[in-house]
Amino acid sequence: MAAAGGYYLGVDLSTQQLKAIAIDDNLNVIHETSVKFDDDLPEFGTQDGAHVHSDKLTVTTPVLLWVKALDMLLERMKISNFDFSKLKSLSGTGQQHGSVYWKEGAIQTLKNMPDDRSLHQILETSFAVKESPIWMDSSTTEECLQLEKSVGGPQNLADITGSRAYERFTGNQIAKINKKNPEDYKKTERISLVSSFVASLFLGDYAAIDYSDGSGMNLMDIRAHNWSQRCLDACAPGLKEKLGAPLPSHSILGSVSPYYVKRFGFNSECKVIAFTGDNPASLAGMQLQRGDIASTIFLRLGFPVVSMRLFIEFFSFKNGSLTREKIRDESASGSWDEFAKALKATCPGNNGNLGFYFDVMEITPAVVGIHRFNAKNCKVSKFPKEVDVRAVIEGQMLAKRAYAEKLGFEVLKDTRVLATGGASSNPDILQVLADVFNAPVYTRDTTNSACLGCAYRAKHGLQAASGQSFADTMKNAPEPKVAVTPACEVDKVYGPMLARYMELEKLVRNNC
Ligand code: ADP
Ligand code: XUL
Repeated sequence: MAAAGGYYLGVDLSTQQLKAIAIDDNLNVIHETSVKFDDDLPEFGTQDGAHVHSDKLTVTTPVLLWVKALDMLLERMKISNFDFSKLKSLSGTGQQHGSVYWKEGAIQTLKNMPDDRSLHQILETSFAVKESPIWMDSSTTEECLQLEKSVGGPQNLADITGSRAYERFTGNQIAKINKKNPEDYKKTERISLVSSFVASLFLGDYAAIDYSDGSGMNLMDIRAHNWSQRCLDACAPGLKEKLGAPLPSHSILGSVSPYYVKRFGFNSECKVIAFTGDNPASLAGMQLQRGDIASTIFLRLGFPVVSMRLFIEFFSFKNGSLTREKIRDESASGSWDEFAKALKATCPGNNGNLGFYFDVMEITPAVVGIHRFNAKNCKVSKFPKEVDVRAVIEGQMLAKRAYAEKLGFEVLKDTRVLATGGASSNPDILQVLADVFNAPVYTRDTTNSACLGCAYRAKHGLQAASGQSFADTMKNAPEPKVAVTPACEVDKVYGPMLARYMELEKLVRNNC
């Protein structure tokens, strides 16, 4: 039995790293660790956690890198004397939309994992597709058009699945694999999302896809909470069996595989709660409740995502952290301190200079390239370095506000912005965010709210069985704190600039 005063573990397989956070019964963080793919597993040759293929549209990550990262994460926890025997439950999350293709017979391997071998050694030949497509892939336009056509158009698809067809959504990725590599598809006995894949590793069995992550596939009938046969048929044959039935996000999937009990000293009663996508998990970590919809906007700054009206509507941008890092390297000597100095040396509105920095093909708008405009709306090829730094941040934050407003979001007197993700540790970036939204920005002690959210979800998963709500579980959790407030009268600058941003975006879109 688990010792009194148990622990709960959250795991997050994001684009660039695998992270874990453990909390105690009082929701205090007691352990945090991570494995960074490029640095810790250089043998896979990833850049920023991925392989961008020569067409620049196909983006994948080797599935065995993820497996090896879990070996490494658990070894690191063991070395730091983390007491696995106190874990009562665990849950987790993964970058949304990515998919894993288990080869025929892999289930037997998963169910019989010998504890004297690493997961990487055990599962080396268990995957039909070695390079897993991830959310940054935009190579499936053909498949998207085909899917929309087969259900009677984009609106019909949106009515069924909640979204029109997106290149990164898993159904379209599966359709591409079936079309381009039918043998690989045939050899696949089960398809997992990144989230349910990590859950499967812990469970030693195929884990169900949860409703929330399942809704990012263009395959689920979001009202029926089940796969839409029409969408499945449009993507690939026999898909229903390969996906398994989806389940609610708080479901208890079972106990951890005996492998973890023997190899790391896990408690044999430690339960695995369904894993979910990183955006819903972040909402749990920021303790966003349905009542917050009207006045709260939630921004993940690791990969800047505007997600609002909880789970209903949602925008995702690809040019986030990595694009900021590029400008930091080019215009601020590769240092966040220099970057901060440049932000401080320039003023809100950047004297009318405005930029669109799409280092890789953006999701919305579907544009690539860097487009800089001076105060007279003339395109220029370069900005002075500190102007460039402010322009990338202002451009990204204006895009968030512009797209939030397109979804009907309005900045009100009590609006608050909840920020999370890697960049939310940077107060100077947060200041621009507060100024552009003319609202205070709140953060948590950890920038990794998706992982923390899953530690909370792990605890709630045990309590949900007896009818307890997530809000009940979270009663005594520490609240997010105000990190920065907007400067005085700054809306006079950013109000007109927002309108200009949208006009110039049209121009950029039309010219591309
Ligand atoms: P991922 O989902 O890729 O693991 P995270 O949410 O953990 O992303 O964020 C990682 C990113 O955070 C890095 O790419 C880096 O650009 C950004 N970051 C980390 N520290 C800072 C900082 N002080 N200022 C701005 N950005 C930062
Ligand atoms: C969401 C999306 C990204 C990934 C990043 O639709 O594509 O936010 O979840 O991890």
